Amino acid sequence: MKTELKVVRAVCPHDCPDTCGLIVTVQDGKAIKLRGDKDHPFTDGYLCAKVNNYLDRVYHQDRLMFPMRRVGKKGQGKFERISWEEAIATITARFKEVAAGPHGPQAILPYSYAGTMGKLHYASLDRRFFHRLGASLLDRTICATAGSIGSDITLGTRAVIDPECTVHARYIINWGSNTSVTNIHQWTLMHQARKAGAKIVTIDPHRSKTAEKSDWWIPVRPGTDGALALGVMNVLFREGLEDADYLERYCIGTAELRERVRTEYSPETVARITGVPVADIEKLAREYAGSMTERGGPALIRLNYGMQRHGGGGMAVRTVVCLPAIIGAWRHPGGGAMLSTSKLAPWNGNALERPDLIPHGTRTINMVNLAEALHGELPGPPVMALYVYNSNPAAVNPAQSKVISGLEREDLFTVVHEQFPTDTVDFADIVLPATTQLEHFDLHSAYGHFYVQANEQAIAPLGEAKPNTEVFRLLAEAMGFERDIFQVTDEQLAREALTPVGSPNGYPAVSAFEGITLETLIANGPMRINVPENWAPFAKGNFGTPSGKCEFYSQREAMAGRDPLPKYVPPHEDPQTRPDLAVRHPLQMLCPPEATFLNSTFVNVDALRNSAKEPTLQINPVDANARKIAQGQRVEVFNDRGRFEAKAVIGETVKPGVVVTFGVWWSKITGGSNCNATTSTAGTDMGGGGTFFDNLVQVRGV
Ligand SMILES: Nc1nc2c(c(=O)[nH]1)N[C@H]1C(S)=C(S)[C@@H](COP(=O)(O)OP(=O)(O)OC[C@H]3O[C@@H](n4cnc5c(=O)[nH]c(N)nc54)[C@H](O)[C@@H]3O)O[C@H]1N2
Ligand SMILES: Nc1nc2c(c(=O)[nH]1)N[C@H]1C(S)=C(S)[C@@H](COP(=O)(O)OP(=O)(O)OC[C@H]3O[C@@H](n4cnc5c(=O)[nH]c(N)nc54)[C@H](O)[C@@H]3O)O[C@H]1N2
Ligand code: SF4
Ligand SMILES: [Mo]
Repeated sequence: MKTELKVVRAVCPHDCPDTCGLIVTVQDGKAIKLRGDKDHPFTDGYLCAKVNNYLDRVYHQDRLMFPMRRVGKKGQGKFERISWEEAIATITARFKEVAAGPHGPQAILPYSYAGTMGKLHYASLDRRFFHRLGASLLDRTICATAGSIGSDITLGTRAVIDPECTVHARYIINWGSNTSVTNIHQWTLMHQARKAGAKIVTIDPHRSKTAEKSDWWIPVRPGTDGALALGVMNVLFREGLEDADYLERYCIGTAELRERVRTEYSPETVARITGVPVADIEKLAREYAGSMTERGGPALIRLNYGMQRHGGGGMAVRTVVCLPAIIGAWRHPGGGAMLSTSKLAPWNGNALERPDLIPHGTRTINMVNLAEALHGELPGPPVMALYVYNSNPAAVNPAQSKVISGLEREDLFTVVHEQFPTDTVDFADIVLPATTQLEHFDLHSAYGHFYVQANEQAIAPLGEAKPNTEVFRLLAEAMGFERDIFQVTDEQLAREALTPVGSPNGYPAVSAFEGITLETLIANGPMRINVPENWAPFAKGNFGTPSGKCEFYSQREAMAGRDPLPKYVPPHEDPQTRPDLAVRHPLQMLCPPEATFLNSTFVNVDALRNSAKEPTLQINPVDANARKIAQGQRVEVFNDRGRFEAKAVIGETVKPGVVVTFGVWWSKITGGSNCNATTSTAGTDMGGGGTFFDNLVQVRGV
């Protein structure tokens, strides 16, 4: 028999800044090998352990293969097979019924996040469909809104450098960033810089894998990064370490900022708030400012999500991104601060999503508040129908117990479009099978580098699985929606995504996509967006703010009745500011992702779950002894919102008063709940983001 072998260029779809290039070998219609693309300039042919196991995921025995209808009780996960025709007819009949009912179409809520980051399957026909239907809008805040807004106040955009310039940096601070785990190719570049003389510092309450490998770990008290940054500024100004010329030319509000940190944020005050000793605050400021003269290269702050998942997360980011301007680090390629490159690729989101179809006055529900939404506690109509795709809210959302009791409502109609029987699938009335990245086409840019790429379809969909766009074509047709808007192919959608638009903030240039077309992407593989080599975005000011300067003092904030200057905003749940809460639940719990999972994805791939083993809780010996907890003992972690169990790992990886567990496990694997049973739906100060790490708990042996 003749065998047919082909090699296909694909892209890792996961919510990860690296967006790796993949090479898939397909034999007789079956993917037999998947490896990193050596021709990808940034991701360079190597992948993380998770995606090295991607074929195990694609061909996993638990893949959902056909549509199903619930036959058991909600939560039991008992289903029977139905046809696609029946599934689509059932969903659209119910949507029509809800839309025509007393609460109107806003009683329907789409719920999605970043199961795939592809432009077409993340947000295109799905958005058009729910806009046209008049469903409630979903504010997708769970991850990145606090920092985006915080950064925008100071810089007028997200803090960004060309990640490839990291090699030029000589003083690198991982600030709330577990870079060696969550952004592995960026870590490689940091390592190269270190070989050339860079010092690597990590600011994290937890001795993370990154902290372990750094030259200096600074354990900060959770949620106090803003104060630490203000303390560093105090020292910079006090000791004359600022770049007066840069401040004069390119910044606004230096005098006001200088006065605020002089009077309110002395190193002594900041040491009390942050738990970082005065001498360390001073040393950090001096080393940071001395990078150029003493080490021959600029300082770079890689700030990430750790500091954002707290009540004051937005303000913390706003404050930290002031630092590079104060020492003039932005002057040099590789100097400055790096949060995300996601705004640089000028995709035509309006063409894809058609916000013009949204009926005037449609309400918006913050995804972090799904628990409240499902219990009718938000303004506006109750949620009577929920359509989940690209997400696993029963596991990843805060206030898990309340989310689940909401999903259990008998009068709620729930559809889940998924690849696997996740925790959320167990609550579905109708389950739809989704394709994986090898089974559909998509387009990708990255939030951690400058390359854009097409993901070519490698294999036919398994079973009866369908991609997101196809399902919305079917739903739209059954609803009788305009064919010219909905019956468009993925190829047409891709062309629309690539039609030119002005980039947000007009920066960098609209021309970032010049020369990038569907044809060139398919012919060339990964293509760098049109940003010059060694780009230093703010070397000569050019900030995206209304003044075009780095705004320490923000007139926009002043006009909105908020503080025009950076200040320290404490966490919602902090033993220092809320001793009343700490009486019963004295420990601050962080719950960042497990290295071998991608949020709750991959939990069901045996090799990866076995390497993570089980949920653990890192606890300081002082706190363990006070609770008579022994090494390796099972513990219960709890507060008034819920409880979960983990294995105690006692050590100096955390300071007294802080505990760390890793997420995000499927509750059905860990006995009915995970760490999100204890997390809260209180939003961040800016953007209503998730505050997963702002969470007081108590621990006891079981
Ligand atoms: N392997 C793997 N990689 C991933 C993911 C994954 O699940 N697994 N998830 C992806 C996604 S969606 C995201 S958003 C990113 C997240 O990327 P990162 O932000 O790097 O990841 P986190 O581990 O959430 O948080 C970083 C660090 O912040 C610390 N931290 C917590 N609170 C504070 C604080 O108050 N101050 C400071 N300074 N540090 C604090 C945590 O201990 C943690 O070590 O990673 C992406 N990459
Ligand atoms: N405790 C705790 N909770 C957290 C976090 C934390 O650090 N700690 N991190 C938070 C963060 S940063 C984030 S970004 C969120 C992430 O939350 P989610 O975006 O919900 O992420 P995942 O858990 O990876 O779930 C994505 C699901 O989408 C499915 N999927 C993948 N591709 C497709 C597709 O093409 N079509 C369809 N229909 N489905 C698909 C996958 O099978 C998977 O089950 O979690 C948040 N929750
Ligand atoms: S999850 Fe991240 S590091 Fe792993 S292959 Fe995908 S993009 Fe690369
Ligand atoms: Mo995220």
